[in-house]
Amino acid sequence: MTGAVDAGAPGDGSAEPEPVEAEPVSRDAALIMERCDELATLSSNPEHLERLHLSREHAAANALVGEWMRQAGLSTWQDAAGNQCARLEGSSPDLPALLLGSHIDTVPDAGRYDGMLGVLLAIAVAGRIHSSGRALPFALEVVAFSDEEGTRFGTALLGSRALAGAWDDALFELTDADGITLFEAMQDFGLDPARLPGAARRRESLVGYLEAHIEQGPILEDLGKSLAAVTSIAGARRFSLTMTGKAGHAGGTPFEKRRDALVGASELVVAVEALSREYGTIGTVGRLQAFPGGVNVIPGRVDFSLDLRAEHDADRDTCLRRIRETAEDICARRGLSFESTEIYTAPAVRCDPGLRAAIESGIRSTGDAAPVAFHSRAGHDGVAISSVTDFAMLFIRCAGGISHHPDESVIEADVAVALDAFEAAVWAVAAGYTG
Ligand code: HGY
Ligand code: MN
Ligand code: MN
Repeated sequence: MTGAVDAGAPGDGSAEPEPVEAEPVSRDAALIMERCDELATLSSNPEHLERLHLSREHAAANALVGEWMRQAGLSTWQDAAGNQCARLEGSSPDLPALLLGSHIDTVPDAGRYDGMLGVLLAIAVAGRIHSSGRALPFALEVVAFSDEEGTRFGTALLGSRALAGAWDDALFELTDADGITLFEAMQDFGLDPARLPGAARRRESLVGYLEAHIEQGPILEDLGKSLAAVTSIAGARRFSLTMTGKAGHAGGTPFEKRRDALVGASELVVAVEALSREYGTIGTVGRLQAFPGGVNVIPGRVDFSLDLRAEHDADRDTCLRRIRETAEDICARRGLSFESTEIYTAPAVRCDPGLRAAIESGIRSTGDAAPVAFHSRAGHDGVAISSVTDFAMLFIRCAGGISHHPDESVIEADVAVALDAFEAAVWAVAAGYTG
């Protein structure tokens, strides 16, 4: 080695310099990231994250989130629908509550921030407010909703629909992949379905609902921004579809004699994409199964799903009509039959302008002088909660807009700024609150 040797440079025999741990952007944000990682270990599948409504993993997640809620200084309970709830009293007892929250159930092979990040941000905000010693003019409640995705029973928002008092007893008959009804699953979870109405909140007991959630899209990343307010949430409709033809021998049956349900369904799947583009909607076939499923058997039946959503319900419903017409045309040409059962429907809902202004004020308080606001194509619990109180949402950038995938990710700096914005939004609601 030639030239002066720096003291401490490798190779001169002195100790390697200790790697300096990067200071966390914010202790609170670092804790939120750690807790997302911890919640991600509560999965029914050792290979990937999957946490279903009323499962053992859901019970464990409620217990863990409940412990974090208590550490933040809140009183906690699990409501009659299986939502994990917490409350921080305001300046006097029994005041109406501002709800903060999101969901802790997941899709199959999920990311660890969809829903969970919003619950943990809500707990952190409540903890900061509790520690501040400053009382709000209303109570603050945090809710970890039990079933936003609808993965287990097919229909969505079961936890938030119960809290909103928008329950339909027919839901108890929904069955999961093992034929277990929602009614039985509630009993197995230790809940009494007869007491479910007890989860419903009265409008006068609520000030509003604020939810922080990853964007699940690429807009914030394209804009180079961490946060956004939400203007509205897409109206969605979900269907179970069946196309039926006739099973047959894959070798002996000539094409002109076939009634191949899978080719028919495949034509419709491609048409869903084309018609969605044409009508400015978003249509997805997420699940498809061909029967009887032999590699040398022409499929006689195909069961598949349709998830169709749009900013405006009229566009969605026009597109749906065209999809149905296309299905009938395919069936007529191919000698097939088509059945469709609607399993979920929710109207597009607008965020409350006043609460949205509080969210935007929170974003401004973090130094973003020109907060952006846009429509959410993803569904959220606010769709159900909007039937009992006003709501608004804060979006947080996620890498590549990726979600419903294990590559879903956020950066700690965005979580830190989201936490500051979300807390400031609560104080902005308080500043404008007249009781
Ligand atoms: O489907 C949705 O948009 C939401 O992630 N449940
Ligand atoms: Mn989701
Ligand atoms: Mn979600």
